[in-house]
Amino acid sequence: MNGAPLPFEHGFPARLVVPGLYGYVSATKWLAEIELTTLEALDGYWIPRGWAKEAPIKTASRIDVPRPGSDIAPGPTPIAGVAWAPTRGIDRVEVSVDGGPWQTARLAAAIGPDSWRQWVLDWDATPGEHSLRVRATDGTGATQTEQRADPVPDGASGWHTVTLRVTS
Ligand SMILES: Nc1nc2c(c(=O)[nH]1)N[C@H]1C(S)=C(S)[C@@H](COP(=O)(O)O)O[C@H]1N2
Ligand SMILES: [Mo]
Repeated sequence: MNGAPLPFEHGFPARLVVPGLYGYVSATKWLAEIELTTLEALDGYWIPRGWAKEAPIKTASRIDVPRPGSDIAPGPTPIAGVAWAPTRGIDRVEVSVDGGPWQTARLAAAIGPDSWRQWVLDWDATPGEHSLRVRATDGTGATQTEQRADPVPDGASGWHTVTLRVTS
């Protein structure tokens, strides 16, 4: 992993990773045996437990700073985080402050379509309570859905929102 032997925590001695699918479907650690079969003929461990058989990773984005619920000082403040849409890549990330117009964030160079992509938007924080919202658009032009869903059965969705206070 990253040019070094795979650590035990991440699946030593052997691990299977299929880009674009959630971990429970595809990312077997401590691999012991492989049986050649078909998708139709075999249900994986989590399928009888209520999880979806096919679960491609949904386009998602996250605000890492400022931290939710934090008190920050007014003035220039980067709003930043990561976005991901494995196999499709990230084309655009937008932020809305207090429900205002979507502003396009700056994107870091894409390592590849399967990697997280960092983003940042320069914000001039004014005193008061604020709500920050983010959404991403993937390489096919599809924008992340606003509709909230739980992780079960096929992955969480919705727009990440952070509320914070700017002190005067
Ligand atoms: N054997 C085994 N492999 C597994 C799991 C597991 O429960 N057992 N969980 C999967 C899930 S859901 C994830 S997200 C990844 C986490 O791997 P990481 O710790 O290397 O990020 O392992 C996957 N591989
Ligand atoms: Mo997972």
